[in-house]
Amino acid sequence: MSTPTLYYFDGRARGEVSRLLLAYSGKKYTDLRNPFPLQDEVRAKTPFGQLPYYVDDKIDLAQSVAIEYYLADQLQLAGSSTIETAQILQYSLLPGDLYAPYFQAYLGNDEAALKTFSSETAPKVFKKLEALLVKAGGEHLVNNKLSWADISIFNLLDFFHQQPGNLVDVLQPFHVLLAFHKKIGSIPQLAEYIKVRPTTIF
Ligand SMILES: N[C@@H](CCC(=O)N[C@@H](CS)C(=O)NCC(=O)O)C(=O)O
Repeated sequence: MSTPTLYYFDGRARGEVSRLLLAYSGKKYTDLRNPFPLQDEVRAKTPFGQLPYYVDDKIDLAQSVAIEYYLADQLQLAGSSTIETAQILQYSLLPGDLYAPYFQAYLGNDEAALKTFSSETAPKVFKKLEALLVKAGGEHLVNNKLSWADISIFNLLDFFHQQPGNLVDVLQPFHVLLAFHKKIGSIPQLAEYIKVRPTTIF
């Protein structure tokens, strides 16, 4: 059996939830951090010419959320019914709604847009998210058990902790989300991975 490989760039972005799931699994895998721009020979291997790209003995797969689903399902973290899986997906897809406006503003060096993001866009989402987490019991987002949803939202909250420009301040009013971030981040396999992961811009 060959070692699974996750191809991505040397950043967290669209690869990090998969890395966290792989860390949680405790299985050995190759965390292949490609240089940017993507080399033609790697691009040619992937289904759509982009990363992340995941390969093991059974599958080769593109699209970050599909890879996350595949990994989470093997860990029984992707739900045990259609309803649970759909509820988990609701949270796994949410971070993209914040990353898109953030990166547009950040990469475009648009101070006004960054301000709107921090003072309006993100707090609006976090208010709703915190209310949903409280309604679910405060510990886990779906059905009182650890799931891919928790790991995905942990990574979103962690992103706010890692980004420059005091982005973490946006989270200060959300005590339940902050406690959730701390608790999920202290799951031993995740804490161990986070301690040694390379520091990257995003
Ligand atoms: N919807 C895809 C988007 C993949 C994507 O945009 N990948 C970017 C990096 S985040 C990429 O490979 N960029 C390099 C390129 O297109 O040459 C996913 O979620 O995996």
